[in-house]
Amino acid sequence: MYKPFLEYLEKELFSKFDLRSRSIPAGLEANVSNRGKNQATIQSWCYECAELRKIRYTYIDAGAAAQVFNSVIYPSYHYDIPLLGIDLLSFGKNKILIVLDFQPLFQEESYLLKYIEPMRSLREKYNNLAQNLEMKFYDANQYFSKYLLFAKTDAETVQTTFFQAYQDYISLYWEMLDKAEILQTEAEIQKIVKAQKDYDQYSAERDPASGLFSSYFGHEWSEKFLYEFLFEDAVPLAVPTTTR
Ligand code: BLA
Repeated sequence: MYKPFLEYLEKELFSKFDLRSRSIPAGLEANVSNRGKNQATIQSWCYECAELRKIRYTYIDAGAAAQVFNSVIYPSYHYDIPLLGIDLLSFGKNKILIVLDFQPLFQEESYLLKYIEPMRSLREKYNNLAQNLEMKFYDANQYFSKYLLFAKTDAETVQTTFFQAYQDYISLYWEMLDKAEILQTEAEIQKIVKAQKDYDQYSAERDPASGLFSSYFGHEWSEKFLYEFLFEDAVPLAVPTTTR
């Protein structure tokens, strides 16, 4: 269901950047589950280039039971621009959820004005896809912007309006990256290193996908996938050795 979204992103990336493969820890690039009656496959891709230090995307295909396309693009530490976050989910017949955002590293007014305000006209254009849904896992005020697209929708809308919105947001993101100024001081750069690491820590701890991964691929694989690939700069919370 979301393959055209993966293909679009991939084409954009390969046409605009000089990508190198970035390694994915052994055993985490792909997996197949035969638990339950539906087969589920998960596959991930990871790249880097001068402007973007980590580009990762993952596709989960469990037939009609689940289709997921998830991606995060982390800019180089020399830029303070937001991360591009994409989470497109479909479960069964009737549950389709799409999330797309420029994920701000900071919530200061000046930062939001510079990097989130430019999204405003797109958000207005796609008002139907910004439904102010309540977040149960995440805090909407941390690492999300007020102009995110976040909607419960249907397959028809995904393929039409949302596909257009997706292309528009991605184009705006490239434009923002293109205009971004290179940070000059070590202090500025270290601030970004820390902010991106904090994002990984926060995201690994809250990720609502952990249960989904565990149910298909087991708890151990799921934890490795979260902490060694998706959010590799996060440190797992200490667990008493007796319960390991
Ligand atoms: C919600 N994301 C979800 C849910 C799942 C995933 C299973 C819960 C859906 C539900 O039952 O309501 C799935 N998340 C994944 C998968 C991966 C993942 C498969 O990280 C990794 C492969 N999530 C992101 C990114 C964004 C994001 C980059 O990973 C930013 C656009 C947003 N996902 C996001 C939000 C929700 C969500 C806002 C709703 C969570 C809430 O209610 O708090």
